[in-house]
Amino acid sequence: QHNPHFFPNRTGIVHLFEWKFKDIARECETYLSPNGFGGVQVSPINENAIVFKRPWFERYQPISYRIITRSGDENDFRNMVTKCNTVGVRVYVDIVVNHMAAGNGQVNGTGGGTAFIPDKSYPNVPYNETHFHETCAINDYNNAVEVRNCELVGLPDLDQSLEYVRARIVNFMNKLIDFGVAGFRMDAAKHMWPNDLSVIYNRLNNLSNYFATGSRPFIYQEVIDLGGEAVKKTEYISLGAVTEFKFSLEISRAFRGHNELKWLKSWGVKWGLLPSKYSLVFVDNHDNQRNGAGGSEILTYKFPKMYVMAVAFMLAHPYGTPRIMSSFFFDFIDQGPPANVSTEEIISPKILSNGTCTNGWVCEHRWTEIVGMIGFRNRVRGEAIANWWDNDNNAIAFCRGNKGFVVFNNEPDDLQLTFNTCLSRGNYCDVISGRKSGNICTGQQISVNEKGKSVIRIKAQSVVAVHSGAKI
Ligand code: AAO
Repeated sequence: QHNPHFFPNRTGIVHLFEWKFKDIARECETYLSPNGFGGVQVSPINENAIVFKRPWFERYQPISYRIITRSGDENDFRNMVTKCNTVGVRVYVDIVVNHMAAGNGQVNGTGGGTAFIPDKSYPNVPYNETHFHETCAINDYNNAVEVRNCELVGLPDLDQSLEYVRARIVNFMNKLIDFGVAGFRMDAAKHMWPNDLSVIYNRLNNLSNYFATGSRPFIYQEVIDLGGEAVKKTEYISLGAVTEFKFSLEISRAFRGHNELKWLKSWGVKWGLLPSKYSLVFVDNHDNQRNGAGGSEILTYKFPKMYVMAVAFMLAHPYGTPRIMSSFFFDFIDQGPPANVSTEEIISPKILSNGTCTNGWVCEHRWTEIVGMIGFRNRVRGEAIANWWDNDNNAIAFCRGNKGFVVFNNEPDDLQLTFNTCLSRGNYCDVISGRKSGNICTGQQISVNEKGKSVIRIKAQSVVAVHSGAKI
């Protein structure tokens, strides 16, 4: 369960947060595939509670396992999975099975289903109160039993030790596997017992015929572990990958200037991060871009210069399996996705001629710098970091074998130096400021001499990246 099953020469999972399936299918075909992305993470797809003012988090309150949300229905979902696989882009589904929707009386679902809480009745699964733990709140994260057997933010807590509950979850996940998904984000995995998860994962089918025979689903488990609590991320790594929140916190601190970049020379397990093969990494996610784990340190689209450097470092460094956050603009942390005021239908992103998004969508994955670094990561795959350089402070540079070179300047002033790029003689396009278009660079051009040397000017708080796939 540790292999994302990317097609050859692809990398990166884009979290198209709150996108509709029809729009995801089109994005797979027109953008993610041509630009070398590996996969897409979709928001929870099963029927959820309709919450007043439609906050984004209503999708984390399941009503049933029927595929029907504001992103579309089962047919839309199947069509999207088929189209994305057909063009080489994998699909990973955000699975919410730790709990069901909260409420005080009848709760209505996005598919017309209902639930009756607090009697914990979800007739469209069906679940009744015998399928849940006793009502208790999670107050003490130093009590591992409480974290697993009590309610996360008041959400009725399913008992995954019961065969009946396991069967409902396995049936739901196997249905998605048979549609062609490549794996799952396990929401709130920290709040489920590893043994119960192990039983559930072992009952999952092998992946469909879009994959090599015998392929197992890629599982990445949301376990927030920044130290200091009873539940540890390492309890889950034998079952699948784990979301490494320490990566998100430390990389944000570094590029905010709260830690010198020179320390990134040892980036990886020496920083207390999980072994790379178990680590799902990201600069921000949908929770902590809204001040979740990692708090105010976390870099987001709201700090573009620092964010670009952090995402570029994530993609330039070989550590972990990277996930790119693709957001909608928000002012209030509960604010839902861009939607039609009267029908409450989610509005599709509109793609402008320059490739950026409008209609309230940020589309970080379409930023020149970020898509450029996906190309970099694909090109240098398997090449070790070489020739690390730093100025003993906030400017660093390194090669990836003899295929790529990247330099970061987080100093307050521009920098101009002669670097050993490890590249062969020639002219290269900087993939941060632009891209190779035919035989010209739309951004900065970098000239490398016969010794692999190049005089490069890097503006303050920016990055330059070149690779052998962008040679003109
Ligand atoms: C909503 C309302 C609630 C209401 C509830 C039920 O906000 O007031 O009670 O409905 O009516 C999302 C939203 C929730 C929302 C929920 C349901 O974020 O606000 O509740 O949908 O609609 C813990 C879990 C983690 C979870 C996170 C939010 O461990 O799994 O809380 N994330 C996932 C999803 C998330 C979703 C759910 C789970 C629920 O990604 O979007 O919630 O399906 C500490 C602990 C963490 C804990 C955090 C926050 O973190 O370690 O385990 O996450 O606190 O409770 C430092 C520390 C770090 C600490 C952090 C706090 O960084 O080092 O350890 O501070 O942020």
